[in-house]
Amino acid sequence: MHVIDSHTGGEPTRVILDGAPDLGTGPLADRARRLESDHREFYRSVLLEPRGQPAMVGALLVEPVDPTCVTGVIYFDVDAVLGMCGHGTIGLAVTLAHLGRIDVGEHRIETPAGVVAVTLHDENTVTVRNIESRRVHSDVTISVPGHGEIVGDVAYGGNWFFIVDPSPIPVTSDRIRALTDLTVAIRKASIAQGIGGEKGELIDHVILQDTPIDPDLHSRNFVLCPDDNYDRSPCGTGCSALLACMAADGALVPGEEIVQQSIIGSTYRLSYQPGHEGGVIPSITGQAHIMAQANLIFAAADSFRNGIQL
Ligand code: PYC
Repeated sequence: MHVIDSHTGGEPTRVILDGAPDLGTGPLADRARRLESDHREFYRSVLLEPRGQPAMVGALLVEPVDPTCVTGVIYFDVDAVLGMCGHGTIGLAVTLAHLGRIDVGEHRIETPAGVVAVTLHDENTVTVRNIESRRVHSDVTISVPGHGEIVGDVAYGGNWFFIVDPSPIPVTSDRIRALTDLTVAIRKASIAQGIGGEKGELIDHVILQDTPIDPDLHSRNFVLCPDDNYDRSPCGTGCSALLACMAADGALVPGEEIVQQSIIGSTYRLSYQPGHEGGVIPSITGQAHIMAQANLIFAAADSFRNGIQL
């Protein structure tokens, strides 16, 4: 199985070029569901230690339905198949350029959440124009055992987010354990208390927003992913959900740019244009770098060939 690894602001993406199970044809959302239900061992084995690492997101290339797209892609982490992934799309665009499959300019990529547009500015810099993102609930109170009442917004940016702004804990890299514990507790409480998307979709990511250390930036975030790891990048789908909330609050006008920083200090430039259904079309600009080009080996004699599963 040939893969190319990149990282986007510190968050790794493993693009799978071949050797994956056949997911059939039809809408990508259906193929993503098939990957989730019928091939869990496969997708976990690509990312789990010792072959992979906790923060890694997989990007499985598939045939797009829409012929104007350069590829289809299904993203997953070690615990869930994702609707969309912003850092993964920046990493994928840089990977496709590295392979000579795309050049500088605009391209379309199909994901289970819809078609997104990417602009490759140079070999590392990419702008993703994401699917329409929206806030569905504001100022929702969740009772979080051990942490009291936490107030936040529920928003969609290709995945479902609960966004707490300001964070009750300072968002600094020496507090990653405490930030992880709090966000895991918020997600669990949101599920237990039936707080989700407009059709009851489960909150799969939690964001804590804080003021930046560098006053030239807009904010700094901590983002919990479905597998309980934190995003090293500022999280493209999370930034999309944040832009939807800011637009709904009148806190950012169309075209105005802000810079969002991640918990490790990497940054994305963000702006939006009004969407067609009352939401926003986010633009996320970031940088990715290729790290490795490899052939994964799943040896029959290796008792950990499917990864360490405790
Ligand atoms: O950048 O959208 C993102 C993302 C989702 C999960 C990890 N990164």
